[in-house]
Amino acid sequence: MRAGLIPGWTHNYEREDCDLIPPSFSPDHDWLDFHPSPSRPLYRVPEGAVDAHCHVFGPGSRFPFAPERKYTPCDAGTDALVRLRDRLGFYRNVIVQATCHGADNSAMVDALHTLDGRARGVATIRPDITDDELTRLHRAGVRGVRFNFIKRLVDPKPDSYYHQIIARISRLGWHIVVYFEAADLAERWDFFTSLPTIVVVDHMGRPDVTQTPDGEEFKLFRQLMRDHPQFWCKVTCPERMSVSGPPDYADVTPFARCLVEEFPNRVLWGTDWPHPNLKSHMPDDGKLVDLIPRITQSEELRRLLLIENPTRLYWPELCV
Ligand code: 0GY
Repeated sequence: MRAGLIPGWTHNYEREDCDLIPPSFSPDHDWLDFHPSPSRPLYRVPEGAVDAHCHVFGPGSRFPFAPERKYTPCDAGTDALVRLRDRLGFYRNVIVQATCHGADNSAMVDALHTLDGRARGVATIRPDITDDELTRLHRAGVRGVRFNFIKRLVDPKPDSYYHQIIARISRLGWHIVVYFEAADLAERWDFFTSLPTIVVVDHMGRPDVTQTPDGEEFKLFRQLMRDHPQFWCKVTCPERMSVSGPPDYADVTPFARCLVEEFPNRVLWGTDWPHPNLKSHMPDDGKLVDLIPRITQSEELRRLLLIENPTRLYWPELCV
C-alpha cells in the first residue's frame, strides 16, 4: 500500500515487512489530561439522562488530528468516553466535533457507530461537503453543525461561509450550535438572530462570572434567549469560567440557575469531557455531576435539563 492513501501515514524505509507508520502526536507541553479516575457522583442522575456536550479526540494514530488545529490534545477515544458515561450514570451522549479534528468528522462518526444509537453528533463541515457525505453523517446520527467563533480555536470566516453551510444542511433538519464569548454577542447579534434553525449556544455564551447575572453582558444573553425562542443553551463548563475555582465553582452557579429557571425547556447539561485547553486544573467529572442539584433543587427542572430537553432535540423519535 502506498503512503498517502491513509491520512497521516508515512513510509518506513527501514523495514520491508511493514512499510507504513501510523501518525503519532504528542500533546501540547502544557496539555492537561482528563481525570484518570473520576469519583462516582453522590447525585444520581435520573435514568435516561443525556450528557449533551462531550468530545472524542483521536486516537491520533487512527484518526489524525487536523493540520489546521490550534492545539494537540491527548488521545481521548470512545472507550474512555463509555467508561465515563457508565461511571457517571448517563445513558446517552451528544458528541460535539472538536476543533482539533477540523472538518474531518471520522473520529466522532466512529464513536457514533460504536455507541449504536446511544449517541448523537454535532459536526463541523465545510461548504464543499458532498450530499452523499451529508447523508452519511445524518445516518450515523449527526443532528447539527457547530459554528465556532472563538478566535483562539479557529480562524475567522466571513458570514457568507456560514450561509453556504446553512444552505447545504437545510434539507436535513439539523440545528446550529454556536460557540462565542459574551463580549462578542452584540457584534454577532444580527447574524445569530437571522439563523433559520434552532440555535444552541455553548457554555451559556461564556459569561464573565465576575459580573452578576444582572450585569449588562448576561442581560443581553438572556434577552437573546427571551426574545428568540429558537435559542437554546448549554449550562456547561463551570470549570472553564469560574474564578472562585473547584470543587464548587460557586461563582458560575447563579448564571446556570438563572437560565434553567427562566428557560426550563431550552437548556442542556454536559460534562465537556475531556475538557480541552484547561490550564489551571482538571475537574473531577463526578464532582461536576454533583453540582447539578445546586443549579436547581427541582426534580422536574432536572428532568427537563437532563432527559426531556436533550431527548426532544436529539432523539425526537423517542418522544411520543
Ligand atoms: C469546548 C471548549 C473548547 C474547545 C473546543 O472544539 C474545541 O476545540 O470546543 C475551548 O477550548 O474552550 O467546548 O470543549
